[in-house]
Amino acid sequence: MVVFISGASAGFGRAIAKRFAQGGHHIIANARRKDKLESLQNELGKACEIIACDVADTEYIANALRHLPQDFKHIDVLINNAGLALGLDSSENASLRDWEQMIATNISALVRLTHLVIPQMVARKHGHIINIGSIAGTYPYPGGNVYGATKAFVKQFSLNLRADLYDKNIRVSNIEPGLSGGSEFSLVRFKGDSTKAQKVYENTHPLLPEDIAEAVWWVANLPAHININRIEMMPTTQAPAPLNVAKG
Ligand code: 8X3
Repeated sequence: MVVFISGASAGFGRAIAKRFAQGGHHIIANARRKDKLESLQNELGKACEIIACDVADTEYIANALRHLPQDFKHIDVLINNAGLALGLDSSENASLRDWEQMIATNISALVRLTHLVIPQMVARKHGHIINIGSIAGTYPYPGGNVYGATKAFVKQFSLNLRADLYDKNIRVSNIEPGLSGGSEFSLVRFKGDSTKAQKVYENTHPLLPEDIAEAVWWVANLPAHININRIEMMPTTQAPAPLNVAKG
């Protein structure tokens, strides 16, 4: 299989790339950081092609795809992994720029990339789109405001794609992890403040990128007649919060 992974330079994306390469598949790794992609390519060898650009630059991606070796021409699995959270402030203090950036990456870029890849999957009557959502798309939490809302979009977009593609032999799955360590997620959320980022994982046992990679691998390798619509996964040490009631 040829597997396209966005956000492949680190964290979930890198672990997913490794898992699929280990399984003998061809990887197209996309991310902005060329040096990180090159180190992934060095590790994975001939099974890995890289496209170094912003995931939102679908024109660049489309052009790069046209120039890939024959073996990488048709994408069998699109893994929309690129995404980010920015800030954890209450809505009245949150930065509008952060909100717009999350919408641009988590929604607009994901939509554009998916729109680019669907026609070739439909033409070949074969494909699997795997989105990386989040439990934040289902469970609200303070400061999750626009981040959670973008992931709710991803969840519903995944289900609506199913409604269009179920009779075209194209599968769509949404993987929704909870608290996850071992990636740059919190460092990005807190704009490089490693003390704040580390605090998120202090004295707990979060999910790891390899755990998410294993779930993605599982849904992609099930017999062709099975579609996993959604997987909601949390570390054992996390649970949906109780409802809050403000008093006083
Ligand atoms: C990441 C999960 O709980 O930090 O999407 O929002 S959470």
